[in-house]
Amino acid sequence: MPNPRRSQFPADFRWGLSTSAFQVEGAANVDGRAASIWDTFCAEPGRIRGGATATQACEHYDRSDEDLSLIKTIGANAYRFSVSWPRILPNGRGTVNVAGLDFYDRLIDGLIERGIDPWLTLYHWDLPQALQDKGGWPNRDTAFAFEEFADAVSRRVGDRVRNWITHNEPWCSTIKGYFEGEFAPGLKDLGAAIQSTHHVLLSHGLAIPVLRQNVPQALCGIALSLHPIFAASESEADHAAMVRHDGIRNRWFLDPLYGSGYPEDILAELGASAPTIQSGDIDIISTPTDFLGVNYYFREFVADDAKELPVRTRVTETAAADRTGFNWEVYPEGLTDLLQRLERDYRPGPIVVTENGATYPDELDPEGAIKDSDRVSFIRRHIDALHLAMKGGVDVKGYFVWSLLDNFEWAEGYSKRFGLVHVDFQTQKRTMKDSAKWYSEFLRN
Ligand code: IFM
Repeated sequence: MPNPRRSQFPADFRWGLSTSAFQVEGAANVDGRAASIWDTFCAEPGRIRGGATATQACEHYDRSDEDLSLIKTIGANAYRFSVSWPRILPNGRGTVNVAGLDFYDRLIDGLIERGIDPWLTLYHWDLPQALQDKGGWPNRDTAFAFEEFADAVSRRVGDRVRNWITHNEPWCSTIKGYFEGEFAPGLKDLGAAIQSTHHVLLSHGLAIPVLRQNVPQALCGIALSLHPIFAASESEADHAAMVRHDGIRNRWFLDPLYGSGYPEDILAELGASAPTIQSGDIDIISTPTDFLGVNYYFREFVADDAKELPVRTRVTETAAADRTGFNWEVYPEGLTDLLQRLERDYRPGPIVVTENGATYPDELDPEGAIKDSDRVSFIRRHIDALHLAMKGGVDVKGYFVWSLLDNFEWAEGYSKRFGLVHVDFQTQKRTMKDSAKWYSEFLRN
């Protein structure tokens, strides 16, 4: 078992923990917050496992002091959280809800008092329902509404927050939300989904100058969910499928961000579902950033399958035995490969691993401990993989575990626990798992 040591990493390396607003905050109906698309989605029968909602979630809105103290106890020097858009702009744009901003103001002060660096994500999927009612991400206006949201938040907290992430995992908020129907708003329209990817990227590029204007020292980036892609067999057809799948999963986002526009092979593949792009959009999308956020969980194997949209590929199962509770293969080598590939193909500048973690069926033992040795092994092996990439010359500046707390895992409700800290959703009691203790020891050594 690899045994990474903190001292192998640069002294200014950011060691963090991540959460997102909708997954932890609760307090859905207080202080002027309006509904997001996820509140609407949760209310629709059959969408979320067990009919769960996030109205309470981890009650982080009311328990943030306790949660920040947990981060301090663990010893992380950075906390990545997201801002709930419908708390700040209940109608999506227009009147700012000051009470909503007050919460983040307190949260950020609490972090700074504890010597923890705030890493703020603007969009982690909770679009105001008011904007979805006007068409949501397929509507170009939403990109400009996002620019206003970035302005409102950065004006208020830009004096204390240096690190800004515009979007978390655009793949999920667009393809899963507007095409696969698995995530809010639950639509199944490929054209709308692809148009959404374009508007999300456009909104990212529109927000950056606003952030730089309001926060002179700002460091801005976007967090993408990226996957090493492998062919399911040695056949030529599966090899071509691998290239196409990498095209839609990875290159579709990376190419326009790093200046070469959308990949031609995928545009051709999409045909009539290709996005409408206005002149100047690609320049906006490729506005230089200060870091690339990488969310890494697993690799994918794909086979050629003419029936499968968007790019005629089907994700296949492998025989790998080492899997998390989501049935995702544990493959730390993929992180090394991915980071090296990003450096080779895109030269994105500094990279931050903005999410990495695993769900397992954690059980409280009779002594009240959670012996999540699988998660400990997952995290230490990924830190080791990260270190290997750094030794190979990749400039990685930080690593954030997903997640600080067990929380609302989207369509899976509360059935998948990703936290280093266990949450009893009946009592809201927090208990550090063995993984939290391991991370803490790692950070203190
Ligand atoms: O919980 C999610 C998070 O919101 C985005 N990235 C993946 C995590 C685990 O599924």
